[in-house]
Amino acid sequence: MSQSYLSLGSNMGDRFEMLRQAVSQLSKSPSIKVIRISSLYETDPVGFTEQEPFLNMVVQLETELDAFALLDVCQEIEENLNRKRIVRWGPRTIDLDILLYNQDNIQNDRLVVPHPRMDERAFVVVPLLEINPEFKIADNFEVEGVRIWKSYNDIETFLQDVQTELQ
Ligand code: GSY
Repeated sequence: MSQSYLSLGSNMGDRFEMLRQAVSQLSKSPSIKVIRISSLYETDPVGFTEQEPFLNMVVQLETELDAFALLDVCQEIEENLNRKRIVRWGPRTIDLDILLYNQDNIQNDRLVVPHPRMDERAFVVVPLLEINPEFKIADNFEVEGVRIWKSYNDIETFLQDVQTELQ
C-alpha cells in the first residue's frame, strides 16, 4: 500500500462544490482510501495574480495504484468536473496535483514528484502541515495570503456527504 498527498484547488464556479465532488470521487475510486483531509483555505492567487481567490485543501490517501495510475484518476476527475482552464496559470474549475508519493522521486514528462515548488507555496504548505505536522519546512518560510475558509469542525457536512456516498 502506498501513501500519497494531493493538493486540490478551485477558483471558478462553486468552488466548495468542486472540492466536495473531487474528494467524493476520489473516495469512490477503487484502490483509493482517503485517510485525512485538511480544512479548506481561501488563498490569494500565486503566479498569475489577476484572478479570483482559490479554495485549496490537501488530502492524504492510501492507494494500491502506482503514481501514474493515480495521476490518471486525478485527470479523470478533472475531466468529470469539466475542468476549464483558459489561461495557463489562470482560473480553473478544479486542479488535483500529486504532491508526494511515498518517499519517491519521479522525474517524468507526465509527472514530477515531489511536486516542484510545493514547499514554497503557502496554499500547499499550510494545509499539508495541518494534516502532516512532520512535514519539514524552511525556517524562514512566510505564510501570506492564506486564510481558513472552513475549519475542520465546520466541514463535518462535507465529510458526512462523502462518507454517505461511500456506504
Ligand atoms: O497549482 C495549482 C493552481 N494554482 C493555484 C492554487 O491552487 N492556489 C493559489 N492560491 N494560487 C494558484 N496558482 C495556481 S497556477
